[in-house]
Amino acid sequence: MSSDDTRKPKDEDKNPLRSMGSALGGWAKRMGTILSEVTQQGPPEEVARAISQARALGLTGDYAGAAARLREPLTQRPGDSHLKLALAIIRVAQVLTGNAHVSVLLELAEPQNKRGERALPETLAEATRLLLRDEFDPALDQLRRGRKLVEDAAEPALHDGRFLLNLLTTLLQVRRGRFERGLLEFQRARARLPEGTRGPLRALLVREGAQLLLAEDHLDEAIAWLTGEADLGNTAAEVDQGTAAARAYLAVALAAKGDRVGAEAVRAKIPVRPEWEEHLVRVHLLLGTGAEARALALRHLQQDPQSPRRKRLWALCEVAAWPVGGCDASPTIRATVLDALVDAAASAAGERQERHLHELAHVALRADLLSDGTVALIRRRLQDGAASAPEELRLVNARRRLQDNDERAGDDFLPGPPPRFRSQPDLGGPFGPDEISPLRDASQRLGVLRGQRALASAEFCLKSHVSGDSQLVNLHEAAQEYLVEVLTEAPEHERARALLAQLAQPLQSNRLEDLLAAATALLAAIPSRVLGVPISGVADALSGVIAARERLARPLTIAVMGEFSSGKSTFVNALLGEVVAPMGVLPTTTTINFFRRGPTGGARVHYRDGSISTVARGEVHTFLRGLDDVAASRVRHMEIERTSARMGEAAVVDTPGLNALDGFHERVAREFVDEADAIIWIFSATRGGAASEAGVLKSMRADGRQVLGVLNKVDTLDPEERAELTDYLKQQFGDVLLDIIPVCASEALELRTGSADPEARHDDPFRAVEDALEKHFLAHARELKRSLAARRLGDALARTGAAVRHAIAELETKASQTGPVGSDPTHLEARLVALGDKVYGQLLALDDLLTRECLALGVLRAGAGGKILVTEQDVTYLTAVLRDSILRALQADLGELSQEPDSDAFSDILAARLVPWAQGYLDSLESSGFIASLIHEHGHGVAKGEAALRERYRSALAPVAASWRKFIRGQVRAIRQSIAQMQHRTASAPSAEALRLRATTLAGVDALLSGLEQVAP
Ligand SMILES: Nc1nc2c(ncn2[C@@H]2O[C@H](COP(=O)(O)OP(=O)(O)OP(=O)(O)O)[C@@H](O)[C@H]2O)c(=O)[nH]1
Ligand SMILES: [Mg+2]
Repeated sequence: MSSDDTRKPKDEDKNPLRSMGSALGGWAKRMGTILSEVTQQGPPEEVARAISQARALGLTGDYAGAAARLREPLTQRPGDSHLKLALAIIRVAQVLTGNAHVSVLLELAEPQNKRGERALPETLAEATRLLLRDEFDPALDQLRRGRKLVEDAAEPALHDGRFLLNLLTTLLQVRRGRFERGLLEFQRARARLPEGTRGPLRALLVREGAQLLLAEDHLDEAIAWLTGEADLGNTAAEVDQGTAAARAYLAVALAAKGDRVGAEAVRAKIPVRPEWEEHLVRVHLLLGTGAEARALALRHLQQDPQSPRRKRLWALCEVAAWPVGGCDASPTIRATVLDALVDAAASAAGERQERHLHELAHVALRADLLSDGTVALIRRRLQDGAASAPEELRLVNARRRLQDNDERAGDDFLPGPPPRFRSQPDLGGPFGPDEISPLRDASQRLGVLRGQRALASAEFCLKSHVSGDSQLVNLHEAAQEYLVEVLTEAPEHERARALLAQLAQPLQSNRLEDLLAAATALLAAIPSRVLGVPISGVADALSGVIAARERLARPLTIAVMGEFSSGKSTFVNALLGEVVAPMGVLPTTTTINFFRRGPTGGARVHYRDGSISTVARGEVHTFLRGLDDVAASRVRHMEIERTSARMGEAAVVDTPGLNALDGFHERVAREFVDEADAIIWIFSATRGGAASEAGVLKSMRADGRQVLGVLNKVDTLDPEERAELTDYLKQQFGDVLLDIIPVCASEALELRTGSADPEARHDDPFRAVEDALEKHFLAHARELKRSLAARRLGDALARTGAAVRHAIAELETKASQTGPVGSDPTHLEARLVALGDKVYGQLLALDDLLTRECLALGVLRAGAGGKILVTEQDVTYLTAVLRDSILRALQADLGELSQEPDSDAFSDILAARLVPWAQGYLDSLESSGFIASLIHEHGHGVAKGEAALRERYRSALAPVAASWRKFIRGQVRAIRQSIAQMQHRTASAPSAEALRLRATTLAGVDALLSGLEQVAP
């Protein structure tokens, strides 16, 4: 029974039709019997002669001569079934090969018996007529009937009829796009091509068969068969049609297989004729000689600009020139290419149209052009069942919906977080209508799929209206991730680049507070490492920005600094008008002491480990004096409340002296500089040398710190020396210091704390200091703080920018250095063949294991007349033993393979494909009861001895072993493509990441920096 009958429409289940069907079947049987009776009698000799001469003429393609040869005997015997069949065969061949108008079949197609039923000649003619009118279903009915008629006939004269039935069915199945069934019929037709056929009929078979094999991706079969038909040894200038066709298609098949040398050798033997021009384009296209293919394809198209086939060929040559996964063509070219593919798809039917639509969707996605024509055609297909449609079609639909703000846009996405496109498992090809389809390149196809899934997901994330800022940010981040995925697949993808750049747009503001907030978010999102490349120093920059934000909100912080024992603490006390800071002759201050205005006068100790403790008012001095260096080193700073109103809200900070005998003090003080908004530097009049202070002061100024100089202990100098020293310091540090004010801190303190003579209080010696502080610091505390914060932000951004640029450079170097990932593809084939043979041998060798186990289990008794006593447990055990042994052998083989030099990528990919396949294969062996039937069917061999048993098992295992070998050998292309894809990804991932860093992070940093320049002071 043919496969057609098994899939007849369900109408057959209705009773009246079914009975009609069986009546027809019965009739057909009768006809068969009649025919065979007739043929057994054999035709009269003159008829037989006429038929055989006509047949001989027909085989060479002289159909007119053949028909003429039959005319005379037919006029004498108009009802002769042999003559009629012979004529019908000639006419059908004549019409099929385009050598006669279809009307010549009309006279033959008339029903001949009273019930309107047709015999074989009429059936053949009618089927042909219907086929050429694209009436597929009625044509199929005729063909089915014809097959019934020849079913039982053994007569060789019917051989040609059978061949034609197969050929007609092939053509029909191909035209309605049932490639697999077409292939089956073609293989039958090929086997039945009448011996000695030359001329147009063979050419037709070669042409149709070759196209079908190419469409179905049976390249090896095509090459083997066409090589036989191509008569390559024949060097004559002219060859017949069939041979020329075989050469043209052989060149194409070899090119599709990647055999450049073979394809070019055969191409040279194709006759130079317009008819083979298309094949030359295909060969060029497949071999990657794009420029030639494009020029040829254009010329080919110009000769018949309306032909959908030529348009598609031209379009695919254009597509082949596009960069991986994307498109760099002009908008006009993109639109024309898509129009061409839309035409090609619209003019195809059935499965063929499905494959064209798949190709159209793939190209439309790559071109990033979801034109109305494309979308309309694709949506029509999706309406017939979106679930079974190729994923690319759903992607086109979903992306177009997003573009149109269609509310159903979410249908194709799995809800988050983050939402992503619903992908589909890959069911295996062949994909695309034929060998030149871009879908045939699996890595290209899968790359575009992955890229487009990510792009659709990114677009969806960006379109999703989600309330709440944090979610929005997450969606933006997800979109960014998706876009990087797109760029990993297609590094030049325009839309992904544009969207990424759009995402990186920082908020439009030149308020310092906004810039600080944006910078915090930007820096926080930078990873410390991208694809193994570190981005260092960003964490520090981030904490710098965070601190700058905090400090901007706090009151002005004025730090009092200077060398040890210069009188800093005394000065602080005098300034605040109360003795809050301990003073002493020896280095006294060991911690950073913040004096802030507060009600209690107590203190808080901030430790470096983050803990805080409190000290009551009366115990602050005792606490501070009791700190030894070890205890002090645990303290980050002290926060001490002062109750007096002097200095307003500003925090005054007393610091340990620089240049102390103990280096630790100096380190603590220097670390602190960064936190101060303004600095008062205390020089001591009792110490001459100021050289050591120069460096520190200069660096403070460079950091943008305002420094006010105070010359303390002037009471130890006479007025002349005082003026001299002041002048000297002004001269030394004039460019660094805002001013230098001579004071006597101890005296001022005495005066202000009331222990001095009340008379003297009227003339406060600190007035000058307070005036200077007001003038330089307090009057524009806000500007001071803001310019410092801006400077700190700028610093952090500059450092980040440098780190990111460095990482980008490293990523780009990494991308450019990525070489091939092992596995020279030329050795691949040889290795796979060797592995296949090895596995084949190992599977055959299981005969021994099976024999031994069977005997040991006692399920077969040697010499006991072949009695079989196998139980279910035995079978389970044997199955497990065999499975284990096969998988272990396979594991060992793969392990050995991975030891070979230069095979890491290859053996990994192979293992990933082979192991699941092997497991599935073993599962199906198990569930089909293979072992049990093996024992039952072949176990009797034991009667002839152990060797005979082993032999029988061995031959029973042979087909299994052969299919394993075939599977392994068949992996060449898949592995080659996987390797190519891996190489592509390893090279493009770093450049995609570099691009992301450039487009988002670096662009963000630069935008913030330029925003900073415009910040209002
Ligand atoms: N003659 C004189 N001595 C002063 C003056 N100011 C402070 N001193 C003395 O200088 C010594 C050091 O004073 P501090 O205020 O503790 O000095 P400091 O700079 O805080 O010292 P460290 O914290 O140890 O770095 C003390 O003995 C003070 O009495 C002043 O104006 N004139
Ligand atoms: Mg001190």
